[in-house]
Amino acid sequence: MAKIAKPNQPIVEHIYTADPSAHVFEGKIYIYPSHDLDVDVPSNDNGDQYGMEDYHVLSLEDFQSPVTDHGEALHLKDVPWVKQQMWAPDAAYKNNTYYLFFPAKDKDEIFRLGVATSSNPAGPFTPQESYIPGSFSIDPAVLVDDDDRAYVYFGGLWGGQLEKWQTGEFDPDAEGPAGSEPALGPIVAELSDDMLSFKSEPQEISIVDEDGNPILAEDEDRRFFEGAWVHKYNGLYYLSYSTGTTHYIVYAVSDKPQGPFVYKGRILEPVVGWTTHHSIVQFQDKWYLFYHDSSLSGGVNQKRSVKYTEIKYNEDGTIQTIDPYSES
Ligand code: FUB
Repeated sequence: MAKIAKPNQPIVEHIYTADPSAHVFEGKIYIYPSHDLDVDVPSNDNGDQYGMEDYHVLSLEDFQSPVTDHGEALHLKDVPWVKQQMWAPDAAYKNNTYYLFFPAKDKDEIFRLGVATSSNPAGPFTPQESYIPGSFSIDPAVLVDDDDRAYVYFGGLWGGQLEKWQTGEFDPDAEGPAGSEPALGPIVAELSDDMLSFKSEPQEISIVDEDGNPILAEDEDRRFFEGAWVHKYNGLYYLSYSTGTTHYIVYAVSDKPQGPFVYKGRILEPVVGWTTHHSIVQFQDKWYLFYHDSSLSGGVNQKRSVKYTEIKYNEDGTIQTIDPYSES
């Protein structure tokens, strides 16, 4: 029988799930996670062990209700341009349609962003024939703003290939900036009204410290690595992301969707497992962090479980740091 999700516990245990993008659609919480598989591929910094092949959508009526797994919403074999590795997805609602955005490697093993559509938030989703023209790298997160303009944020270092695109073309040998140079930022592009293409050229987001100085590549406690998410709170844009090698979820704030964003602090301390990836959503009058860890699998990096916990803001709009293992 489906179980009720408790804070800081795996919300489902019958499958491994990761990279949760949570949204409130039709009054319920819908979660769009990666579906982790126990693939027999050695782990490396390229993330080859993350060999996911499909997506399942999960939903909750509220936090007192059981979690529903709506089954397979999209499979790799149904997406003509995809070769492998369906990584962290997101979903958005506009034009009376639900859109699933997902990264995957194309036939040349270059990460691209795809879109699939459905009339139902749980899918199944019908993919477009090809990836979004001009898209690259991983971890799309979509914000439909209050004025109905939609933005997709994306990018990830190392296996996410963001370093390879610094010239605007894919360079398989390109490396990231030197430690003393500004870190690479996530990318933002406004989406077309039909949500299927970029309306504007993708542009790099600048993340700066309180003095306006760019966060440097060597500042691994604060620099962007992957897993961007943008939510709005009191009219401001909060960009949160994983710092990768230091395993934090941190955030920066701007009064514009494209930034620049000013670094503010840490949201989540490191979890069990190498990756950390999250989303932030308001449900009724509270705010929640959805995240993952590898506790259920005993620390296996590619066998992760989605969890949630409440997040709290201070009076000045800053977010209180969460230690995921200090609460029950
Ligand atoms: O799940 C595969 C990758 O691991 C995601 O795309 C990253 O954000 C990291 O969580």
